[in-house]
Amino acid sequence: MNKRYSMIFTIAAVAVMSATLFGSTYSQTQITSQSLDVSKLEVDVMDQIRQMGGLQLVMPQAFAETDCGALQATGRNVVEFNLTGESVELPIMGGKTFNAMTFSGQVPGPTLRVTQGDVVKMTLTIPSDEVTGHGNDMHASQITALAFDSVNPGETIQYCYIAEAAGVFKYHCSGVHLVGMDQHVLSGMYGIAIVDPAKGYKKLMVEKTSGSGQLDRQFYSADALEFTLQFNQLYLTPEGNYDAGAMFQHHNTATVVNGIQFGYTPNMLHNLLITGDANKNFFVAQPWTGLELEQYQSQLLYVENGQHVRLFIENHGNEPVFFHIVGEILDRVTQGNRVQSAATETWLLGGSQNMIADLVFDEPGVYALVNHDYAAIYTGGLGLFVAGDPFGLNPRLVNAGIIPAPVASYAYALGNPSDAVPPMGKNSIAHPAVNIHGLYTDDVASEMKANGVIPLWEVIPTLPPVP
Ligand SMILES: [Cu+2]
Repeated sequence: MNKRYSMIFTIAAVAVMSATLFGSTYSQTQITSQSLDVSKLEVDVMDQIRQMGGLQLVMPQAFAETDCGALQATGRNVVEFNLTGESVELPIMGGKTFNAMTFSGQVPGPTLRVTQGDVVKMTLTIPSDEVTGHGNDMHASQITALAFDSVNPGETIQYCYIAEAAGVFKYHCSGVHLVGMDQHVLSGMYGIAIVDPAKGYKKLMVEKTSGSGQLDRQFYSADALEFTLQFNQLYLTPEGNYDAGAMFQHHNTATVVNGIQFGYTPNMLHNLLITGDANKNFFVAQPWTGLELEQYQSQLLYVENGQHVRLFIENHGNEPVFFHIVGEILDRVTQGNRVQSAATETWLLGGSQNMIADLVFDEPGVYALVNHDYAAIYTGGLGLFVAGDPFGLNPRLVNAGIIPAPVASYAYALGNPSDAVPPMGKNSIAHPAVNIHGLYTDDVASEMKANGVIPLWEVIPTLPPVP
């Protein structure tokens, strides 16, 4: 079944989920006069908040120059960002499912990409059959938090803002008037906005040596092959429900990268290509290997050697991320549009903090990206980059007629996983091909397929075998 391979050269852009744009029914929060006495520590604070009906900001209605009509009239580029709030069941490692909450049927939610100075027009629609209300707090904005308040099933909320600052910014559900915000975010309602600098990214300088004590500075164009990596934790009961008690104690049950534990590890196809046996694993952790897993089958991240690679990384969780790539040095670390470090081994991200890591993989090989917290590594905070052709597959793929000539990375034959590929931006190098991979509902995966993203689990069995 899976002893056949794909000839894939289509340049496929990541499908952008386009939810239906509903009419705006923007409304301000009602002013309430309830208060919360947090000094009474014997009281269950979360219970008290629930009994109050949530926390609502007690302040007069704000009149800011951020309403959509005024901003759309400024002549700035307007980017619409349409999301839905949907509770769905999604798989976790071990063959079980959990009760996920999503923006638009996927975890993380769709990535928004704009240029500094653009107007973002965010529309969140909660379907009428959804079980709970949701809100959306976008960290890329600088507007009143009143805009982030939740709306009920059957309702829509909309707000606009200018993306003034360049960088990576989280967005996340705000719960139902802040009740359950922890549950909604940690169950999947998070994503990022990438705001490209108005004047584009900077070229990359990598300091090498040309002999003892002699420096050889190498420069790379600002254009880069880009990936998104979003870290979070899951706190689940054995039945797959959110476990608030575990969260308050910081006892996470899983570490996820782009929503999945060990989602960028080899599968049966990689086993077959590299070991000659689909059932012979060549990596220690391969929990998502079967073709029947479809969009959840693990995929690897492919890059070329000597290529400028740019990673947009966000920590959505409760635990720090010590971002490290085993065998590599981060050539540049940027936050906002300011360089923070260069030639660094590991960079620390606190909760709701981000970085842009630029690097060049010099040597062919396999490089593990990790949260270098051992508890995180062994609970899923690990994925693999494969640079160049470290397994010498090019001659076999050429002989089988799968590729006409040797390729600089396996992305040309297998594509990169869609959930790690951001929309194209100011200095993006297009991925040679993109395959459907991610914590997506079947509806989302079908829509991506309709938009030309490659379903490897369907394509692979139809192609000639590799000798
Ligand atoms: Cu929510």
